[in-house]
Amino acid sequence: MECTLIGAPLQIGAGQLGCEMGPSALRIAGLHTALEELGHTVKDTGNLVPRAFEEMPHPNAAVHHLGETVAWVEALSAAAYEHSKAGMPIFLGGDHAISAGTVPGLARRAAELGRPLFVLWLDAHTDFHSLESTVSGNLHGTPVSYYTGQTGFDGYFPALAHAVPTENVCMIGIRSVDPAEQAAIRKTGITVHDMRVIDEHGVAVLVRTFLERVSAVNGLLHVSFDVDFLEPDIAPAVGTTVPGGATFREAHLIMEMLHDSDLVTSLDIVELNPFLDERGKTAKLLVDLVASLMGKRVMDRPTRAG
Ligand code: HAR
Ligand code: MN
Ligand code: MN
Ligand code: MN
Repeated sequence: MECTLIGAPLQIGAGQLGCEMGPSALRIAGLHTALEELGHTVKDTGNLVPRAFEEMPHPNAAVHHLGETVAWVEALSAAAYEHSKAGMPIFLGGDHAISAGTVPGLARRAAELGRPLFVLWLDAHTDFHSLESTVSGNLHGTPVSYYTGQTGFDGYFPALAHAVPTENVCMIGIRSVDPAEQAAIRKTGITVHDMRVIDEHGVAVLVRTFLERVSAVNGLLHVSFDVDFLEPDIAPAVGTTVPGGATFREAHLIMEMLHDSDLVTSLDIVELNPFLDERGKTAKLLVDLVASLMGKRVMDRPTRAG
């Protein structure tokens, strides 16, 4: 497969600076080589540079860096659309606000192909705030609300030509949801698998059920991987750690199942803050997880039983 690496060093969507170093850390941890060792061809397009921007005021005074975020969203949406025409785009974040650009760009391409786009959102958080409801004003808490076409972004974020239907979004790993997000998400068709659902059923059945839905309608599948999906002990390099995350094996199993499904057409790796890492261990784990998603396995056989 042809993999295209696109660096998106956006950091002001998060409350702590440092995600702008995320693309560099993933490169230094050996992403390019890991993919080549699996037989893929890799093109690294370097880091995106957004247009010049002016700050944009918003009635919610907590909202910050809106103009800068919008400039990034435009650049990312255009890049996602272009790079999804051939091969597999891998977006190296950057904070999770990058998905407000990547997903709409991919949705535009999916609409052109006449295929539905699905999103697997691996995260501790639902990122379902509107510009009005966010209390922190950190815009990495808003992308899902935007790309599913909820209200309150008009006149600020780019007009959405192709909203992702909420029924096509599946979240796994959720364990931190603000009251306004809780109220808003309940009214949608988004599947929210919180950690309790994982504890009760195991990740495999949740992933398999979702993949069957994608496959049944010949969907394209975008995976958005937030570092805080993982248990903080194994992945400390993120500004918003929440205890009780996915384990090393749960995360690898999901990646292995995604690979075997052959459904994944694009990927975001977001929220890596190398300033908070311990001797690069989070960056190295992420490279290993991407390798699992792209075909690395322990034994030379499919991971499914039988
Ligand atoms: N819901 C909280 C807020 O809006 C925390 C959002 C944190 N988001 C991320 N990405 N780290 O998932 O501030
Ligand atoms: Mn090469
Ligand atoms: Mn997130
Ligand atoms: Mn998160």
